Amino acid sequence: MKKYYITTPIYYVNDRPHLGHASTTIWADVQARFQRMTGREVFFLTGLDEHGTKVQQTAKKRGVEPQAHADEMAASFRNLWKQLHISNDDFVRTSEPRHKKVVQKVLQELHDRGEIYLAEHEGWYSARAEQFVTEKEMVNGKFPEIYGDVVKISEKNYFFKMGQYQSWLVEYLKGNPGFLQPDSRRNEILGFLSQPLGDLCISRPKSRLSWGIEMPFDKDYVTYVWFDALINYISVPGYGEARFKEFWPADVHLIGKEIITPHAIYWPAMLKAIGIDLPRQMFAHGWWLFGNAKMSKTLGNVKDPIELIQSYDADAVRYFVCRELQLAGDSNYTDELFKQRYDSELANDLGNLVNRSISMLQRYRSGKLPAVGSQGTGDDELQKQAAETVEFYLENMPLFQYGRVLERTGRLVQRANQYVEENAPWKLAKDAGLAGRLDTVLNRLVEVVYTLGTLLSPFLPETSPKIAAQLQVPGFIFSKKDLSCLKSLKPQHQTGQPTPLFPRSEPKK
Ligand code: ME8
Repeated sequence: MKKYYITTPIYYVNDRPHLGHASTTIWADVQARFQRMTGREVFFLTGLDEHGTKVQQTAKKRGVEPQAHADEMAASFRNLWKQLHISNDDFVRTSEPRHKKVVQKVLQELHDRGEIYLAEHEGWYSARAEQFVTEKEMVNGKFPEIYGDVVKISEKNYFFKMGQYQSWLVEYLKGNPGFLQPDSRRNEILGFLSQPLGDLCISRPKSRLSWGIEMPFDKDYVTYVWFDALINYISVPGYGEARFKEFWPADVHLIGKEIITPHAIYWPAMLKAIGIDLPRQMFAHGWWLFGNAKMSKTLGNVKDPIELIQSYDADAVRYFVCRELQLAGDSNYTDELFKQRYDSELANDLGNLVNRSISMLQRYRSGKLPAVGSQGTGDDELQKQAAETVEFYLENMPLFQYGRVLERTGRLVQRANQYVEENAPWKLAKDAGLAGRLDTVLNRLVEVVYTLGTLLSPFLPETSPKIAAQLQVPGFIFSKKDLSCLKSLKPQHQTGQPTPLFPRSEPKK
């Protein structure tokens, strides 16, 4: 059976990862965990883009070989993914033979079919963006800052006949509105495609750049880093092998919004030329801004995710980037906002609800879940809100609407805390005549805690097992039949001892 196949961009190894890289990988991990929880078999791929001018230059500056530099950076990415509990199934590095082999196979096939030609080319080249840019991109006679130094160069290069796919691609994008999400990005690409689309320069002379995959039909050239990198999505699942059909088409390529042109133009044209299906969907999220500019290695305005993990914990970082980073717009990172979300939504609201529910059940019923007794204030509303939250969650998780999902689960937490205040179990416990009412309140609270443990488990892989342990359940899973996680515990179920989930005090550091 075909697996649910999700990818992140493969990140450049010119520097260590910052919160932006961590965010995309966390977002993909949350989706992978969500899909697994609903019973799907998942293949989750992330990795590193190791070739190209930037990496060669960085290694040179440090006085090391590009491969040695890449090895060092790879260790730093792997360490971060481990600390963030990223559940990727594979980790690709474009310097690996398994990847190079497929890049060369694709190039040879396209060359044999006349999709690639050699031509003299003069143009403006940006090493920072690893691409030729045109004068159309100038603003007030200057290239925008994102391109860094742009120099005019003239050289012979290989070109992929991308231009011929323009009208097909426009039709495809119009006919498949879900393909590129959110809608605003599709409109941006369609706008770009209203201008003539040229062919794509896919080689670099070795005299200028040696750190790349050699062109199989001309040893004086290496492959353009974007042409090389995009192929990771098919090299890892074994393009050309029988197993490939278990993976392809990919279900989702998750990326940041600055790389939609290669993903939504070059990549579909390449796949069309190779003769294989396009991925089902691409989601391009917005940026973290830090001090009002895009958080970026080049500007140096970056937040180190390791620092945040050390000050709080991995779940706090995961929760924050899912709560705050937006799909369509950009988001401003501040330490104050991080602390505020942690204190109020995790420690105060969620931590408090779980702790008081489990504690009261221990105190009043020795941890044994009572059956529902008499009805009273807020029972129906709480149940209704829980059911609606589950429905909203199931609809919005596959759309990467994590901020909205967490806002809704947060409202359910608040509603449940309010239910505790309204019913004051500590008062009910004092009156034997109200035992049936206390039973109901305790039962409903545990049910909501179970539901929240389930819904939050893709986001909080450290915390959710702690909730499961307190409830004494092996873990959380949706029932496959109706994807429901409500009413999962039977009366008389024995729960465990309460332990605080989030230390509410100051961060560790
Ligand atoms: O572009 N906010 O690699 P890269 C949110 N190698 N996300 C951010 C971010 C920010 N400020 N900064 C970076 C490349 N990201 C290529 C990709 S794929 C075949 C090749 C995240 O190291 C976001 O996912 O520059 C963005 O698209 C990616 O890091 C760029 O990483």
